[in-house]
Amino acid sequence: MNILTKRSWELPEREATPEHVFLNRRQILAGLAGGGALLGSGLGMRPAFAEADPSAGLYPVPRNSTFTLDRPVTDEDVASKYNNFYEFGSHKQIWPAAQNLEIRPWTVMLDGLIDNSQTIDIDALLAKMPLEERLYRHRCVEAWSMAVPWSGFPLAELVKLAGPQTGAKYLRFETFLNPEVASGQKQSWYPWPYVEGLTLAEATNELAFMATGIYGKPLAKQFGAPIRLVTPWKYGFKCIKSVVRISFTDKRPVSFWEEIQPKEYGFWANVNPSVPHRRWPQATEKLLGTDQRRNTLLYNGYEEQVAGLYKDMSGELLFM
Ligand SMILES: Nc1nc2c(c(=O)[nH]1)N[C@H]1C(S)=C(S)[C@@H](COP(=O)(O)O)O[C@H]1N2
Ligand SMILES: [Mo]
Repeated sequence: MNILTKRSWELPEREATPEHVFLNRRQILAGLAGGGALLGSGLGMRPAFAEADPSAGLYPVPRNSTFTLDRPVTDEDVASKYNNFYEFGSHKQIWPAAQNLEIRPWTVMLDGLIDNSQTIDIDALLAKMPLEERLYRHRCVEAWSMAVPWSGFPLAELVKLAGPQTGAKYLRFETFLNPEVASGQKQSWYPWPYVEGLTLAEATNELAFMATGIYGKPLAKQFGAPIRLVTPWKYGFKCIKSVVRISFTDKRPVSFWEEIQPKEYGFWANVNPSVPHRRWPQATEKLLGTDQRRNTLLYNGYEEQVAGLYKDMSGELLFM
């Protein structure tokens, strides 16, 4: 079963290339001309003094045993120190810089084609929602993966609260915008704020989840506190962090990465081992914190739950 060879898990340089290197010349020049400088991304770091999170008493929450793993849970310390969160730097060790993010007060605006437009305080939202824990796989397009216990609530519950109108077909998610706190947002060649999107059908699929905690505690800031999206059948970049706004619309949102490089990052971004990305073969993945690689699974192993969403969509680029 395990046919690993030493060579197979050594990351070729090609696979180790982070998400951002394809920024085109025009974007970089535009950014520099706009006054942005190639600032060291270590700026703004300060020691991680964790202030008390007012939601700490809510955790741990009961585990929903419907969702099981085929691999061990990734070590918390490993997952907490290897993150993609470009707002705090275009490298993996952003966890110290991310401690700058102030997560209270925090509100989430629900607007667009809904009956119940509102701006809701995060703690009021947490009090309303049925919190549960789910073990999910996470697959980054850079060909690494992890398996973690998220706490949070089904996105479908938030959709219910919003009350979508007939015309609403998509959800458009937005991350906070504050370059003073998140020095990555001073890099003006990126189209801040980070944006992602789902169809309403995807958002109401049982797997779509809003995470507010991880490892039995409130989300640490580097994971996208206080609330982030989790869509485990899609590549990790869909899982937008530190969400401040969710707009219901009739137009397909253009996501952050799609805007930067539409040839490499599409709207659907469903995991498929047999559709290579331009820069990363997708057949296998490195398990974070181990020396192992595993075969990547169609829809990251969630085919049973989500394949139905995509039947009759033959014209769409479902896997990029
Ligand atoms: N706002 C925001 N959300 C983001 C990102 C980001 O840079 N900014 N990176 C994405 C990518 S590429 C991945 S793989 C996951 C990483 O989540 P993790 O750091 O919790 O493992 O977050 C996603 N959400
Ligand atoms: Mo990613």
